[in-house]
Amino acid sequence: MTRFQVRRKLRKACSKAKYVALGTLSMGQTSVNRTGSRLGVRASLKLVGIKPFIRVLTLGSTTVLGLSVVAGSAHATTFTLTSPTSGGTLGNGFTPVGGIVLDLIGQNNARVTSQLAANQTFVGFYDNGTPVAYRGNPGTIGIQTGFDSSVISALGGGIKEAAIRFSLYDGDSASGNFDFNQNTLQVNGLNFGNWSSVNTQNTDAQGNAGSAGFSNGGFRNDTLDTGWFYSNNATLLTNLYNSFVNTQKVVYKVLDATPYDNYYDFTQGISANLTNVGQGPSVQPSNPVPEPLTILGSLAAGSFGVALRRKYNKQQQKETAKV
Ligand SMILES: [Ca+2]
Ligand SMILES: [Ca+2]
Ligand SMILES: [Ca+2]
Repeated sequence: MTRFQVRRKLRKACSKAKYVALGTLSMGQTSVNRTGSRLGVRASLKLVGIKPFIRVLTLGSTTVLGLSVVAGSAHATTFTLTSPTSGGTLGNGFTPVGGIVLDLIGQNNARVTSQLAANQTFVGFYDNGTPVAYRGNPGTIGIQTGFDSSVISALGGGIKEAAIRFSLYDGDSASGNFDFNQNTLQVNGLNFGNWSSVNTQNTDAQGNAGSAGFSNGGFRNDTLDTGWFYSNNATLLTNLYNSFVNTQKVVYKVLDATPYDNYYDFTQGISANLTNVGQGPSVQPSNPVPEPLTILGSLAAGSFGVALRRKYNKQQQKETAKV
């Protein structure tokens, strides 16, 4: 066999390997929605051209690893764990039900989240419940502290989107309930909307979807419901941002147009192991940490590369023997 023939055979092996690698990449991508485009991957592979495919494979596994980082967030997609902000799925450490979750997207797209534990909130009627200091109308539901200058400065000078998740048993604010269109959420004294306008989902004590489904508005009578308030109103969010700067905290209140008729217990119906879970405000990393499953996927992709390399080496030995 001439040197030219050997080269041609090698080239053939290379393009075959590239084809297989591309196929693997495409397969990896079908489960991913928001990633660098497939075109981008193909283009970068084209740049690699006909150079030894080991390099293609190296690029392949790097790309696969990059993709799986994004794919990791595709796991938990339930309603309660998915914020309506552009941040989407909550990171680790948030309970699927209970507490008050705050999700902020800064002007620079940085994400700041917090969860006030359910057992840190008001219990009772707002004229006789506890803590005593929380009574009144509006009455205080809970107070999230820790919005210090390091957290605030991470937001890039302002807030683009804000979402707040509540879980409440027997909220009585759905259509047909006595507090329908009577209750308003206040955050640092700012109006964040009508409790009856929030779509909620019934869950069990652990946060699994419950038989009562979605309310399409309000927190229902005798039902454990969880739902998200949301705003991207620039004026409201400028005022919210300024309130953080001035107070370093978030005070959640409920204003009732027909006060003192509704009993509140934000721990009711929620599993005891979830009611004490909370976390102070923190800046979320821009890339979610890959989950064990996707790490396995990347390892598999890596060993796929090793296998092909072995095959290539064998092929080369054979060619050399033939020469
Ligand atoms: Ca009630
Ligand atoms: Ca009721
Ligand atoms: Ca009322």
